[in-house]
Amino acid sequence: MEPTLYFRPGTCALSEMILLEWIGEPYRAVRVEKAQTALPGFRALSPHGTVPVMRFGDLVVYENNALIAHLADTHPNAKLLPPAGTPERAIANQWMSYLDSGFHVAHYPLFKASKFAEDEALHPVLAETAKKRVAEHLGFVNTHLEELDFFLLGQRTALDAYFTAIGRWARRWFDYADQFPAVDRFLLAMDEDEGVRRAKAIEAGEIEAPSGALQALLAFEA
Ligand SMILES: N[C@@H](CCC(=O)N[C@@H](CS)C(=O)NCC(=O)O)C(=O)O
Repeated sequence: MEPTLYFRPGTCALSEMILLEWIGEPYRAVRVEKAQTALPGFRALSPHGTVPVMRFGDLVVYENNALIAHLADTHPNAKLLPPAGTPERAIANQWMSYLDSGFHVAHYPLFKASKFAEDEALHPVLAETAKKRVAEHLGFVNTHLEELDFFLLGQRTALDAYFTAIGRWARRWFDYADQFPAVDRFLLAMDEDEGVRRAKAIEAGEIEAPSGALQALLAFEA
């Protein structure tokens, strides 16, 4: 049975979609609507109601970093991450943790303000403060990417997929070309990658039953 990815468009679950496209084996992509993430059927897969979640037969896994590591470890030929136990993997793990608990989390007050302050009058303050934190993170990544085409090793890895998914969000608040030109260049280059193009088309609902790696695009039914 092919693996199943549960995703919502515009989210970090694009990371796994890109990795599955790079792996090139059949998979199923199940689109979950925001309201459905509260349903018991979805919470049984993802207790916090978050995407991505993946099912591999009887195994169900959520959390980006766990999924990225599992996809990489079970598909060594795809070279999504350096082999476990190497110095290169330690640095890849460092970046994965940073992207998850640093970069990604900095956006939360912008996307889920009510979880940080029940008083709606405080939400604009939260948003402005969070935008400053996000800008700091974009500046950090921008400096890292200044001389690089990829995050690590001079070659495409899962980190590039992860940042392609989460690095796009702040374009609505910042002019990347002007403020974070290396990030802008990186994301535009990634958009030329065939796997990224396909994953984004699937996410946007533009590909429904294509040939190639995608086995099926389904809607979630609890
Ligand atoms: N730590 C989790 C975070 C996942 C996460 O925040 N996913 C977002 C989409 S990018 C989500 O599903 N948010 C819905 C919510 O939290 O209600 C992971 O890395 O998988």
